[in-house]
Amino acid sequence: MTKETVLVIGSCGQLGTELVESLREIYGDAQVVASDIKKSDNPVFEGGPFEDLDILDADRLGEILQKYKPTQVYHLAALLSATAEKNPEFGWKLNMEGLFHVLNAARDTGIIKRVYWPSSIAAFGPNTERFNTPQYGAMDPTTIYGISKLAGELYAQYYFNRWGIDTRSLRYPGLIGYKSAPGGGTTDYAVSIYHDALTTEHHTCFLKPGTTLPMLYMPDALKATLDIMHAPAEQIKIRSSYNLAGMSFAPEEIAASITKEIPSFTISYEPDYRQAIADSWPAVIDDTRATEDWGWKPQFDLDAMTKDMLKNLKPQYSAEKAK
Ligand code: AKB
Repeated sequence: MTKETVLVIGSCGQLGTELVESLREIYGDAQVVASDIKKSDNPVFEGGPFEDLDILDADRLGEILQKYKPTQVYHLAALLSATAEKNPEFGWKLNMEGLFHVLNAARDTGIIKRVYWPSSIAAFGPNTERFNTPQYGAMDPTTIYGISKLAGELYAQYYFNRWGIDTRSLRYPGLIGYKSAPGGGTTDYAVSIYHDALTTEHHTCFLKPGTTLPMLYMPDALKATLDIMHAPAEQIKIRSSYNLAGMSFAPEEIAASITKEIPSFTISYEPDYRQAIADSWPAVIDDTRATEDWGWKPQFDLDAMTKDMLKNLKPQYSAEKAK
């Protein structure tokens, strides 16, 4: 059996940091190469190889591929929804050219055997069915991030159909975790709210009450990502991207869940430009195909996530206070 070597591109982001940790537990430290434009100071990156990589530099990607010969690539580098709206040209360039570099390298070098690339609920739009959003239906994204995700899904599928590249993808909802900070998403309030709960006990939300969005707790997101990458190829029947769901809630519901643990916690609302983005996205996703094809089943609901987030973040803030 070929020894697997894994390259994670964009490894210092919210998902990448945790994915590198999990992949190193599976494959061993030396077999998982982390890469990003700039190394973060998270200790996880001291445990194994790290390479500086701007994914817009195809030659540099080529050097890394020749050096490590990775059989699997997780390509996570992208501008998220809110950040990409501030610089749409660059958002498009990074999100699309980065993907082309990875897909072309898989096609042209023969080194990479399997590519993971995340899509998002942002690929849907205002004409999508908001509740029980089906796998196939209207897709008319309004953000540059969403447009790049929809185009990327079709490219991934095209490379599979045309050149047999084993592409796999999930449409992530908002991801919530305590080990690393999110960067530039519309769903990020659902992470900062927990930090605020443990510090000021108040959160000012940039979305208004009633804004229900699909969300997923990081342990479930990691499980889904590893499960789809480890499933036999014949079980992956969708090569654009799979709908994926965990839970759905509005800001007042996550606040109520926190209040069960911290009764003095309060929330207020100051919606900004991110409200329009959230309003264009689905509220509840139907992920039946992921369940049927490769056995997807999330474990965390809102209250279980709240308990776990607060339990894991608390020591971090207690240690800071003690300093
Ligand atoms: C964002 O808010 O941009 C991301 C996403 C849903 O893809 N978290």
